[in-house]
Amino acid sequence: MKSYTFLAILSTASAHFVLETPPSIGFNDVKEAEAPCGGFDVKNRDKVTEWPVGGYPVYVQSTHTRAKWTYKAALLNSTSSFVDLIPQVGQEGLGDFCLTSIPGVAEWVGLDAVVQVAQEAHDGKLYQCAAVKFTSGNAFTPESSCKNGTGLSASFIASPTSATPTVPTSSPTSSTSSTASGSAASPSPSSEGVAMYWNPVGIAAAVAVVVGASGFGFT
Ligand SMILES: [Cu+2]
Repeated sequence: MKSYTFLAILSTASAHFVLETPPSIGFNDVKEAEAPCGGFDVKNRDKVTEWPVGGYPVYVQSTHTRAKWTYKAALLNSTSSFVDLIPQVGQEGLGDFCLTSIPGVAEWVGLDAVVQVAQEAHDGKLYQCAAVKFTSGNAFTPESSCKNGTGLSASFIASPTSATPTVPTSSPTSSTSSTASGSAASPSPSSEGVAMYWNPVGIAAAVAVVVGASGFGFT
């Protein structure tokens, strides 16, 4: 059914991207530019994905040959405060795009949360969300469908070390909007670059991973 949907949007001029894994709260090609969740209710809990803090795959189909991606999360009781799970990623190439292991937020284990995948391409910024609950534990093993299109490559746009997220606690105090920097528990992308997030199958030769690549744009 999913692939059927994808075929359908491929035929439209306004096709953007489809979140395949984890399951999206909802997809509507026309409304995909509406933040934070592409026109769907950020608090929808119809399908909740358990997301180990050790990592979970994010698999999308992109109809844009060049795009910037952000992967963020927010607590359900604070959906105006999305934090980055990993630094911004630049993608070039078409089709299947899967990051195999995006870390969860350790401070939020057991709490209702939402993950937002956003694509910025030549026609603007687009959003899809997934209802999640972070769990303790090691990375989830991706399905074999988590793969990358031939010729598709990706790299971090910002240096991972400069993009360590500041994660708000689940119950902020009333006095200040306290933010727990929690360096030990915050997602900390490897300085080796985006490689650790990639499915090694089928892309080894296609992907040139460059940390801190500059000049990524759409012109
Ligand atoms: Cu588009």
